[in-house]
Amino acid sequence: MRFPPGFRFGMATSAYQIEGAWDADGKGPSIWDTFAARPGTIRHGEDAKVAIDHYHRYAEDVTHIAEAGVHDYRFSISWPRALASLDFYDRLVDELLAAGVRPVPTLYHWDLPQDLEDKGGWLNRDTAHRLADYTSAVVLRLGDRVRDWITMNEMNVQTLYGYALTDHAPARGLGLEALPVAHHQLLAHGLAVQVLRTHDAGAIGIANQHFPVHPASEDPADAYAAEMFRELTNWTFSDPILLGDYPGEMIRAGVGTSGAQLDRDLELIGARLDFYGVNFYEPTAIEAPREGKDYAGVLEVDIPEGMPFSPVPVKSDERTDFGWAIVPSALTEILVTLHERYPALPPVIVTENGASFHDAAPGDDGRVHDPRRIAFLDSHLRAVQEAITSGVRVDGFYVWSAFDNFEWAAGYDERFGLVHVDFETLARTRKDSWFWYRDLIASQR
Ligand code: IFM
Repeated sequence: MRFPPGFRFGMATSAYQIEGAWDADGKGPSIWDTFAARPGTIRHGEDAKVAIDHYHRYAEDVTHIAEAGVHDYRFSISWPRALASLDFYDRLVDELLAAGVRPVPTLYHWDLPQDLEDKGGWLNRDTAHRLADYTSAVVLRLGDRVRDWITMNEMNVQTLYGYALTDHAPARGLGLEALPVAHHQLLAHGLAVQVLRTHDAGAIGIANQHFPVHPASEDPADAYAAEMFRELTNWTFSDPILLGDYPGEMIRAGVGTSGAQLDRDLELIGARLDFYGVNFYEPTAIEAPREGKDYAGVLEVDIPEGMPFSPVPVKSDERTDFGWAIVPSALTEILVTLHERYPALPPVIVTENGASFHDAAPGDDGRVHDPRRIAFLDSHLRAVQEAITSGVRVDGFYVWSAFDNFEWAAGYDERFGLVHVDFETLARTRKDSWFWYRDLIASQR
């Protein structure tokens, strides 16, 4: 497998999923600390107070990243920790640079400070301005060494799972009333870009989750339901950035900001980016809800009754241990679709792709054998190559994730890492996929 010269291989993580040290530095709680403390929210009642203790073990962790030969490491900065102190990120950035790895921080990966949630969270427009203030503090401290930035991670997931439904923090369950959350996160992105540009901070992008949405049958009602779902979960979060407007009147009317203010916001949100991050895992199949059919438990997340669409399982012979369909061609499809939909699409980086398999602990040989993860990554990298051949400019690929970690409401069962973590002893062991990835990167020289 050969990639174009300069193609950037990386690994990705996020603060809440790995750091632990949840109250070190005087850090206040995030919405995820609050959510995880509530009984019944996280599988097995787990939490991320320790997670993989990356906060204390970052130096060892950087060796696992650097010795794989990756060019980039995507991590996130915990907003509540940053409000108290940026010292940890200062140390991490220095450690990465000393090891020859380019730091690519994400400013916001879902861990909103709880006191901002108490003031309305992402339903409150002011939260976007608070993110801009926090961005200023970060760039003033790290901007002399960090030259690549990701503003927001998967705004669609936070809007849908956290505010429309109750599966993620802050579990608001607002249904379509959650649309202002989308707008305020997009505004936060636009304001952060403005701050970063003012500081001449380098290359700026965003990490948006995208996936093809297919109707479950030829029935026109399913096609209509799929189109609505596609707009709400995909284009609502990318059209304003790449086309300067929301996809259609229904969404424009639902975001809760209108008139001249909306026009001004859209101008900010549509500011030029240097790269566009795409997180991809699996495609989605949608049908129009069938009368009398019980959709509860059909998928990981239940859409409440009364919604005009119902996700149903994607037909696929192969699934990850998380139950997600393995369809590498869907990655090519979404990359080509983005390229066709957005004439101004900047170079793409696949900012997340990977799979959870319930890998066994290291055996007598001290190794973790994860052939299915290797096959998954191999097939998805080939899918990226296909997209490149079809004319999409893809500049990089980051594996989710560098380490097994806290998979949100699913806790620690779901292992996405290239490096195995024993959650009792916190020992790290490089999996076979880590060696495979290292060799692939080395073979590109
Ligand atoms: O673990 C998450 C990550 O935080 C965001 N993207 C999807 C990953 C796997 O679910």
